[in-house]
Amino acid sequence: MGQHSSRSSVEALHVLLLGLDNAGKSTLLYKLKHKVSVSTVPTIGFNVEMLEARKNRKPIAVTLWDVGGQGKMREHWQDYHQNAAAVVFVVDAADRRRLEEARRELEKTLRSEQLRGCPLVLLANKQDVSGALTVTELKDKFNLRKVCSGRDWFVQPCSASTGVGVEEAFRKVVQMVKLPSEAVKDNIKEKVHYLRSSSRQ
Ligand code: G3D
Ligand code: MG
Repeated sequence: MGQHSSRSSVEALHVLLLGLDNAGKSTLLYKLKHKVSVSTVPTIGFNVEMLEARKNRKPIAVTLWDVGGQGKMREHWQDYHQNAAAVVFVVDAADRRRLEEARRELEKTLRSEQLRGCPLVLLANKQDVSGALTVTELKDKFNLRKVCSGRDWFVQPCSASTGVGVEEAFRKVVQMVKLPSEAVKDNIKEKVHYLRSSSRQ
């Protein structure tokens, strides 16, 4: 599944949900999937959910991987990087004490060779908490224009517990991912372009 581009087939995509522990990843995942807030427990291992969406009128199946954010799990993040169509990095925008730690983790994630060019949606979560950093503040603090050069990126304010901004974030992800069939088409286009230009020489 996923590799075929016949009209009826569903394309499958993997999206990584990353961020420090306590950022709100699991809350976000349940909110997206079930539209409810559940009380979460720190994730050991991972949570995974599949969501259906449409892109260019085609049905797509988006699998969201919420890999545990606790220290000892972070070293496993890399195992999940392969084949990711996008990264959703969740930040607790109300926790200023851990901003620097979150920034470092984001930079580390983006340095991964397997995630080169992979689109990023950064969530400025916990906007319902007073004093939470705004999108503009977060962009500045994380120096996003610089660290995200070479990829599509977007910052979405949200509250995973109230649900505000959550669906917008998912829509943005769907908009930014490249379907496997589109990637194949791009590849073919590049090859044709290359062959044409080299045959002219
Ligand atoms: P994680 O999966 O990234 O580790 P969780 O984080 O989803 O488990 O959330 C960690 C805590 O933050 C939870 O609180 C959760 O309810 C809370 N949380 C998540 N998103 C929001 C939000 O948008 N606003 C507020 N105010 N809280 C949020 P507890 O108290 O259960 O540990
Ligand atoms: Mg969790």
